[in-house]
Parts: sequence; structure tokens; C-alpha cells
Amino acid sequence: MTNGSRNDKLNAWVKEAADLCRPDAIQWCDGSRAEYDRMMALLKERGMAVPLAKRPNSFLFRTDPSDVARVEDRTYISTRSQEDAGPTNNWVLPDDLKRTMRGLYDGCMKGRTMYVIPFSMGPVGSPISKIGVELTDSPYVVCNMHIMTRVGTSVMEALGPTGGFIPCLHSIGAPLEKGQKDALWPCAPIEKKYISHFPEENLIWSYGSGYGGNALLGKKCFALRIATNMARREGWMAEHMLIMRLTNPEGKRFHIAAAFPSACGKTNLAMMQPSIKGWKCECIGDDIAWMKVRGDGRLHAINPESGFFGVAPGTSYDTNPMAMDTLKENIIFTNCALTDDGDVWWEGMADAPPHAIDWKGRDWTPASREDAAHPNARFTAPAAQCPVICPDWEDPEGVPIDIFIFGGRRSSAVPLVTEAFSWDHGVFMGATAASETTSANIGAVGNLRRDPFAMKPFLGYHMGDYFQHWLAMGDRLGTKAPRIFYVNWFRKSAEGKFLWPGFSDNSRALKWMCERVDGTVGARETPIGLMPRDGDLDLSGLDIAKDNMKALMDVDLKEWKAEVPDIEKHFALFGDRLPARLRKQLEEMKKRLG
Ligand code: O2Y
Ligand code: MN
Repeated sequence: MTNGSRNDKLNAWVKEAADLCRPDAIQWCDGSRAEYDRMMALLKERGMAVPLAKRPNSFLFRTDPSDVARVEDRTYISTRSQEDAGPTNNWVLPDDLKRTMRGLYDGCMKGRTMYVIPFSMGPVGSPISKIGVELTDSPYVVCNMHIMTRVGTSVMEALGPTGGFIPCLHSIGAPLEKGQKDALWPCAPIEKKYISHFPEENLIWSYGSGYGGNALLGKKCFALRIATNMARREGWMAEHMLIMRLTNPEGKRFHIAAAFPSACGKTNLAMMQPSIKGWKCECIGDDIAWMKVRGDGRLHAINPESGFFGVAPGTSYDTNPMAMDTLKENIIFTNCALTDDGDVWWEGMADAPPHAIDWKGRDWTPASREDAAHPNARFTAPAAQCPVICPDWEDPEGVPIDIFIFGGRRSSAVPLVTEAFSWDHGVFMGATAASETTSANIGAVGNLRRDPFAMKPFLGYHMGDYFQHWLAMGDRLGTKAPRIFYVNWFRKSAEGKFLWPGFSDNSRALKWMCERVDGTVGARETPIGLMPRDGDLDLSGLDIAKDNMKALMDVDLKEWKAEVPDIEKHFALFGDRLPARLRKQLEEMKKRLG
């Protein structure tokens, strides 16, 4: 694409950013295969991209050890009033944050090229999609954005001379002086990293990190933190949810959107292949859903992304064969291990190779004390390559959602599957969702973290107002609202063993949900919601002990009464912005528990 565009606002913003960051050159991205190949050639030449002999057009990157994950402590929601950012977000006054960041951006792209990436979140031209433009000095980001979003000429055409876009400014924060040798993964030290959102002006500024959610600004920054603000203002929903289509043996389709915190197997569920006969599952998205009420009065969802930025460790032909088959070619791997025959490897993938180069670039053998791949090692993969991608995954109208699922990782108390009594009760379930931390999360292992709607790190405004937005959406949808369920695949026995096989057998819980929607299966009332009665869940062909099933479905009143003070403490965080309807739900649950 030639330099400059027909859009004056875009040209002016690019000029303003270039005047501040002072790159040596500006390059407008066209999203073409030739552009991707040129970027990769540059990254190979710099020693950053390692081509993989075993996977065509695939490359391995190793980041700086300080730049391996989203940095929640350095992520800000910057609003004029701190109250509007709410208690779950870091906050700095916009003028102060901008002053600090302008100081950092000043000359930060010296010796580098600034790439202008026009991108669409969602199919270009869909009534649910939105356009963004990312300015970055990282060719690695350009390549990842090519996979994760729709980039280039078609987006510029959709933007036209007067169209609006979300400006996303990104720098790795590592200017290069003349003659200075570049680092293999240039970035700024942690105290200079800022992932900043200015929702009152729909603006994103990211500085200092080249990794994942910190740098691919279409994903968590735009599609969740900024989009939640837009959605609230405009009456739609931006959620941290996978989207899937389940088809029953009669050919009836059900669309499910499900929210789980990180490290709960969301990508595995999104690509799951049912163990029950005759049922088919297709993937529409693995991480984010944008949903609007359409002409039929129903909530329609699109996946705003076009790729998967999935966690590699733990992904295998046992846990997620569809993901493994997605990864055969055209993939960017980050912080995985490199085998001697030119392939990637990670913990949990398959038998360990006798020798490899670990994610830090050191020799590794199975006797090594450290992991070969970083626990947050990633693959960036085109969604279209997934063998079970739904044929309608790019339908501009989206898919009508029948079912919402919330869940978390709970070793006790929470049964396998529960249906909400009502929309408000379902919102209560989402608002109180909690998960035990694992080694893949931040903080100590096994801590219970309340993560409402799996949105704690991704909501761009006050959580109490967000709960109210959910209630208002339910009021608007009325009888056309999706039914709401809560699941826990991770309940353990007294001996610490998982009670449920999970993975493809999770289809059994999904089947019950679809049959509940259809009205063809029953349920029993419990103090925490509606649950399958004996025989309601299809367990055909599953070898599971009766006692295990009993334990999975148990509602222990003592355990649930013990939850109440923790929920009260959680709700207290939101002060007078906690909707009275949720407090009422808690009071009603307390009464039911006796
Ligand atoms: O660590 C990162 O930068 C990536 S975090 C991420 C990536 C893809 C999907 N979900 C997540 C998440 O943390 O929820
Ligand atoms: Mn996610």
C-alpha cells in the first residue's frame, strides 16, 4: 500500500504519532502474503525468527525473559474519575498518564520503521465488526496481526475517507542509535511498560512490551477493554467467551458462548469433539465474542478475531487433537522449545526429545531442571486452518446464541453442571464465578480468585456497572435471552483425583443443556440451581463409577454456606454500584441454603 490514505483523520493521527516517536521510516501495511513473507525474511535476517524444517512456513521466536505474558500490574484504565474505572482496574488520571507516556514515546522509534496496520475486528463489513489501526515498530507484531485480525486494503476500503477507527499506538520502547546492535527481542524494562486504555476517547497506548496481549492491540485491549465501553454505550456485549456450534443427530443447531478464566481449557472446549454418538461440534472462536441484538430479537455473536493465540504447553493429540492439526503449517510459535530435527516441542505435547534448545536458547535434555518451553509459550494460528472450524464462522450476521456457560476450576463445592433459575440468577452465577489459580496464572497455586464473567483483567470500566449492563441486556432480550449454565470440569475426590474425565466427555453436559433449551429433558431443583436428575445426563459408553457421579453432582450445604461470606466480601468491593438485583439473588440463595 502506498504511504498515506484517503482518510484525513487517519493521516493526521499517523503524522502526530510519527512526529512524537520519530521512526526512520513509515510503512503502510496491505495485509498481503508478500508483505508477511517480507516481514518474516527481515525477522530471520535479524536472528529473531527461526524457520522450522518440520512445519512449512512456520517460525519460532524467543522473547526476552522479562517479556513473556500480559502484564496486569502495568495495565491501566485511564478515566477522568477513578470511580469509573472501578475497583478491579489500575488507574491513573489521563493527563498524568499521557504526560508520562509521551516522555517515553519521545523518539522511541528512532532507528526503526513504524508500521501502519489497518485491521478489522470481525469480518470486514459485518454490522457487528469494528475497525482499528495499530501503529507499531515491531515486525513480529505485524506478522501476528496478519493472522489474528483482517489486515490491509479491504479494511482501508471499508474505512473510506471519513470512517472512524480505534487508534492503537504501540512501541516496543527500544530506540536504536546509529551503529547500535539490536537485541534479539528488544523491549523496555518492566517499570517502563505501560498498557494503557483511555475509554472516554476510545484510545489505546501500549509501550515497552512486544508480547501477546500487551502488543497485539486488537485482542484484549480493543476487543475487550475498549469494546466493553463501546458495547455498554451502544447496547451490545463484548465478552471473554468462546463460541461453538453443537449439532444434534436430527441436525438441529445450538450455539454456545462460554466464559472461563485463563487456564481452564477454553481452547480445548472450543475445538472439542463429542464422545456422544451423532453429535457434532464446530468451532467459531476460542476467546472473544461480540454480540448484538439483531432483527429477530436474538443475540447474535461473531468472533472478532481470525486466529488463535493459544497456550502451547499441555496441548497434545490427547487434550486437543483439532488444535494440533491446526498447527501443521503457517504458524508463529513463541517461547516453545526447538528440537534437533527442526520442530517445536513443549511440556505435555508428546514424549520429550532427547535434546532440544529451550525457550531461553540453552541446551536442554529431559534431565534439565527447568521446563523446555515457557508455561505461557504460544502458537499464533489462522482460525481457517482448524479442521472443525464452523463453515459459518465468518457469517457477517453472526450466529444466534442459545446458551451461555460460565465456569471455573474448583476442586470442591461446585457441581459438574447447574442451570440458572432465571436470567438474574444466571447473572449472579457469572458475577460470582471463581477459579483456583494454577501455575499458569499469576500468584500462589490453589488460591480461589473471583473472576466475574472471566472478565476481571479485561473489563474497561466499573464491574458494578457491567453487572447492571448484563441485567439490562436480559430485560431487553426477554424470552429470547440465552439460557445460562455453570460448569466445573475440575472437581476432585477426597484423594485429590479428578472425578470427571473432561475433554470430549464434556459434550455430555453440553447435550443436557441443549435438551434443556429444547424442553426434552428434566432437572431437579437444588439451592444453587437446576441440575440433572439421575438418568438425565447421557453417560452411554462412559466408564465412570456411580460414586464419582454422585460426588460430581453433590451440593454440600455446608460448603455452600461457607461460600457466602466470600461472595459478600466480593460484592462489597463494588459498593453502591452493585445492582440491588444481585444482592437480592444472594439473599435468595442464602434462604434456599437454609
Ligand atoms: O499472555 C498473553 O499475552 C496472552 S493472554 C491470552 C491469550 C489468548 C487468549 N486468552 C488469553 C487470556 O489471558 O485470557
Ligand atoms: Mn483469553
